[in-house]
Amino acid sequence: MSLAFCGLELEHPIINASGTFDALAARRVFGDDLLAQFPFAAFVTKTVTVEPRAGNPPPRLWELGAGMINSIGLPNKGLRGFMAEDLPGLAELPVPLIVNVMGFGADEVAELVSALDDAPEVRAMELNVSCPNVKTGLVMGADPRELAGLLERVRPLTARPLIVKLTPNAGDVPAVALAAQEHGADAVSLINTLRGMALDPVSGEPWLGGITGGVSGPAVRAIALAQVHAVAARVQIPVIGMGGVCTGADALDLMRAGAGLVAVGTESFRDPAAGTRISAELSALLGAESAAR
Ligand code: RRO
Repeated sequence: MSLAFCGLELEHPIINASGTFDALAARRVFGDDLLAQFPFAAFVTKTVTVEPRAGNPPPRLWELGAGMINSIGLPNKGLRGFMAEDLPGLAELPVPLIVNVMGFGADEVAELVSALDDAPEVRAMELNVSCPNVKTGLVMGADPRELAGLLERVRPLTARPLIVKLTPNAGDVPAVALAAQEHGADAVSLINTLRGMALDPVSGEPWLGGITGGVSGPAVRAIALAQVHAVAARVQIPVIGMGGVCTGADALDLMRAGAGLVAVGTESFRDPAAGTRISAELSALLGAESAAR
């Protein structure tokens, strides 16, 4: 199942969704076994911002019948902390490293992209554009012109692949994907989580510290399939599909809808080796498919 993706040689098409697998914590728990049996063909980091962030007040999670709602709020060490403390360990992973970044405006994204471009360990960057531009108030990934402006600013800053992680909370997701392609993105990835909410059953008040959060897991799989299908029909650049993938059959569905790579997210919380299982299941399904031809 090996393949090339934006110039990266990958052993199979299954990667992780940003923020759903902490490779450094997993290394502490599983030791070098993690390196010998790494579940993903590339590793995508949790989102890095310029400044350190504490994240949202708890509670941060709500479990649903078919998934969960998270309101984590981007806790991270900030760009300098990430580069000094996390990057060396992440560089030891046996797969290409993709760093996910978010800025509160184009200037911050430019600072992140320029700094990471100086680190040879970073093989690609994923721009998390689910965040408002503090200058315009618009969510950068919800508006094609806003995204065009962002890419005009940051595309010249690196020759590494730039992946735009699209938000599903937008009026016309394929139009945003097209703007990404037209302004130099090498790939798009989707879907990020869908805005949702839960109430404390006793008090009736919002459960999550951040009031609303992002819905993920099997509950969003059909929405992911529809959005990947619509985006893949509109763009020629590669698409990374994700949303509620639990099995090889789910991954195959997203590939049939047009995804070149598939990311596993919420399922890794239930089973940290889910990536390995899903890629084996996908391999068996693709093998059966080609034998039938
Ligand atoms: O940190 C979060 O709360 C978060 C982020 Br940055 C994101 O992109 N998607 C999500 O569901 N949660």
